[in-house]
Amino acid sequence: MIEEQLKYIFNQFDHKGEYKSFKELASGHINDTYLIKTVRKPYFVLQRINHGVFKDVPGLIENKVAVSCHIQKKLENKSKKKQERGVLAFARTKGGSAYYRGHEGNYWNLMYFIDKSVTHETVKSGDIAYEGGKLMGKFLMLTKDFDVNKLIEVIPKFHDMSFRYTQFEEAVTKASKERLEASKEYIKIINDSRQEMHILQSLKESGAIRTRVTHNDTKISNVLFNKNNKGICVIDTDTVMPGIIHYDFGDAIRTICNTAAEDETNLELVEFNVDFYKAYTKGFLKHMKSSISPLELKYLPLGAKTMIFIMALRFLTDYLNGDIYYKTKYPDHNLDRTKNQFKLLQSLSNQLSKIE
Ligand code: GN1
Ligand code: MG
Repeated sequence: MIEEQLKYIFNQFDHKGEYKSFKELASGHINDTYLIKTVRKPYFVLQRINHGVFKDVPGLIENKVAVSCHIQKKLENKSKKKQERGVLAFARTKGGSAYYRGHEGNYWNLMYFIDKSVTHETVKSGDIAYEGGKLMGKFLMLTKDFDVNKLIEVIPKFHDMSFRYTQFEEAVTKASKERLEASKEYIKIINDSRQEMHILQSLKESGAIRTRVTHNDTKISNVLFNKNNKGICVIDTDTVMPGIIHYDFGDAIRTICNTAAEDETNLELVEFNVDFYKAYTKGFLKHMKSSISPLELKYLPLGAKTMIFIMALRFLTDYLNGDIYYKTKYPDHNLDRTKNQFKLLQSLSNQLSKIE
């Protein structure tokens, strides 16, 4: 059934691929993503965009296609291979649209699969951290001259701390007794952190830190590497929108420097790896150095803290709400993600002097 559907949708797009088989790529928490294998390469990635989470899917797709085109232009003088592998390319439907809308109301988009690439859920070497940083920094540099006002806010207030606190407070008032009880310790940490966790937002709102085109979901599994662990391409550009570099820096650090996966339940395995922080930062600044202000630089460590915190806050909010946002595999999955992120934050805080 699903196969028939995927094949049908795949064939609504304009390409030369002949459908062979599909495989679900299940690492995301929001969309449904499938690798479409064809008789002859290239393969494709077909994605159903979750329109419960993303309220303006056509706007989202316009954002990411525009950003891809912008980067494609920048790569025009590079080798064909670099052009094909350095940026996501989207297929259009036979009618010329960048997405297909099914009868059930679902939105689909199709990308060319970047072959011979791997992703990492956790990082095992400083080289990968460095390469990840280089690629993220490059993404910000390549989009630096893209007019940020042309992008819609795909999810309004996505990394806005006040907004996330408000959602959290509402969730606390509605949560079940059991879930409130299980969250007690973390609710206290959240209430005690309010001031520090608003610093970056204030700097953004006052204009002291400027708003740029940012990716906003820079977890390391959103970076493709080749088999020699060189960074190839940043993927999952659904949340490309206006933001500050601390969002991208911090979210990457959140996943790169975690010695375990973001939902590892054995918290003894969860530590903040300072060497990877150094390696990532070195890579990140390689391209960014000339375009980063002293204030932006000064607040990078707080960017890391803030992004780990905001994810913990969002996971806990979803847990208190009864798991309505993120995909979960078992009842306490969101609580386990919360505990994991707070453990990581604690480990970072213990080593903050080394980082600063
Ligand atoms: C979600 O679906 P995925 O894995 O690309 C979330 C991110 C979180 C991430 C945590 C739109 O991303 O903000 O950092 O889970 N995306 C959205 O793993 O909420
Ligand atoms: Mg994403």
